[in-house]
Amino acid sequence: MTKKIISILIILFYATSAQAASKLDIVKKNGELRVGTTGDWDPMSMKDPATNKYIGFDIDVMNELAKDLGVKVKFVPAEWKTIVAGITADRYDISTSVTKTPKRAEVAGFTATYYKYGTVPLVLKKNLKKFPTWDSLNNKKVTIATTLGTSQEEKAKEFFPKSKLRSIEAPARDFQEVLAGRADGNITSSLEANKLIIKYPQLAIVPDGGKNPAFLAMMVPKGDKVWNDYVSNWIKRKQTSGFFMTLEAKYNFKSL
Ligand code: KH2
Repeated sequence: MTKKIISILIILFYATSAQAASKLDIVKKNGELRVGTTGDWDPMSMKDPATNKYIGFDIDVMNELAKDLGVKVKFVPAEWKTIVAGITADRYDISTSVTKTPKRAEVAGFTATYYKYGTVPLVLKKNLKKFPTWDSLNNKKVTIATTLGTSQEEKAKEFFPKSKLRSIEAPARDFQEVLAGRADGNITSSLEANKLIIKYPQLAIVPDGGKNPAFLAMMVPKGDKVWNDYVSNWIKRKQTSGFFMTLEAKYNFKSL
């Protein structure tokens, strides 16, 4: 009996140690944290045209994570349409934040959430009477633009099943379609929408917004529990220490 238990324990020991090494060990061994980021999301990840360096809320987060891990950080350029593929193809160990969506969750892991935002539609101000509510945009005569590969592209299918949907490839943007009259509306985060209506006064936010809060998290390889737990616990620790609050103040960017 005891012999049997011992042999089971030996088998279990070898089975566990044969598992693929966690990113946590690999990152530490390589002395480098590879971070996938798009550099086009104000204020999360932006490429400074003057220096070609990445700046932003999430860039500060990743610099801090690398510092606490005792490794260097390397930002790997990514695009919205392939940001998930970069994780599955091991082009980077982690991504800067993305919206948690069911489609992405099928193939990638999400860390703990550290940011929440609302989604709102934008239309031309002169069309607000025609489109006073979200429901008025759900119509087969209406065209809604989103950016290819983003959570908004997924959300538009859910919010506006009757409308014509148009995916725009970055660096071109969905709201430009609205400005140019090629789409009636687009959907974006409430934060971006509030900045856009100042920059482009011809745009307006369709009310009854703040619908469907979205949750931001970093992506890590699916199934690497050790790495995901490590980063998620790090996030929780940094939330308690006030690190994220300081960043929100620095970027004037408040979580819901
Ligand atoms: S999401 C990020 O994770 N956005 O929600 C989308 O897909 C960010 C709107 C286009 C600017 C370029 C920022 C995509």
